[in-house]
Amino acid sequence: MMNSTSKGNILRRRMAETGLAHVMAAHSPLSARLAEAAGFDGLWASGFELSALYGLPDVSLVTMTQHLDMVRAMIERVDLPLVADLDTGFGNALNVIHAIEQYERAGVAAVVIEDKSFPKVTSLAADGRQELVRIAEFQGKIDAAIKTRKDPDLIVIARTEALIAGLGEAEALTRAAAYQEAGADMILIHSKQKTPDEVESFVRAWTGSAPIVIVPTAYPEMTVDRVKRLGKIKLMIYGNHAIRPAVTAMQQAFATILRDGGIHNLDKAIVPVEEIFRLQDMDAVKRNEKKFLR
Ligand code: SPV
Ligand code: MG
Repeated sequence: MMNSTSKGNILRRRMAETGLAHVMAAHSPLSARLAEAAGFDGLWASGFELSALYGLPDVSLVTMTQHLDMVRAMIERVDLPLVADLDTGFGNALNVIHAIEQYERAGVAAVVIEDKSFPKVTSLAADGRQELVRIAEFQGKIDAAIKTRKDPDLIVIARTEALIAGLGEAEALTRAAAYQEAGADMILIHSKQKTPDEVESFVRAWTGSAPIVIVPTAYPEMTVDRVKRLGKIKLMIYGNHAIRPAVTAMQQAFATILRDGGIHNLDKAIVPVEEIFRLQDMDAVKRNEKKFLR
């Protein structure tokens, strides 16, 4: 049954209306709220960002439960549709079934499942050990996701890591076509090359009907103009652009305090405490105190 108010439906409509939706990484309700206020179309519940938040590498150490808890916490504090990074689906097709049940109930708009073996190694690490599962095995995972979702608008995105694993464009195209055949709504093609060439070549060669998703972290020259010229790409994920600016800001602030012998210089350069109050909805506390504390 179609559900015109589901988050999946909202994100589908956004892609149809704009031709390209912009989805910002988030690792906390606070970062999610900042992305929403900035005007992004959706949030990317990035496994990389959450791993980094725990001070851990993105190699399947953070559990599904930890990720799901954060997804729920973010969804409680924003209206934006959320694209959940399910990594490998946390195991085989049986784990995928469980994950889809849980994440759909949590209210996500979309899920991304990648064709690496569990435990995975983060994609952008130079010389990372990258092992892919068999095509048929991954088709089973996509099929399981499609058949488990209750809302047909929940977007199931199949992510191929063929280029990341160095297997070449032909393998990436074969896998993408097989995943579309298994029912995937969209194909995420990932690349760690420093220029957009590899992904542009894949997009030009792609003849499938499933729209493409990209995460241009490694190839920042892939501007929105360039993406639009290519066509076929309907979703752009800014993969780690919440955690990296946060780290830059904290590193600079901490160094400034120790260098200056106090917070006096830094104080002028950072948001006042009142801005944090605003982001926490302190106004609601005041309003409710007036109304209900008797
Ligand atoms: C993530 O943000 O967790 C991703 C994108 O999966 S990447 O880290 O580039 O693999
Ligand atoms: Mg990830």
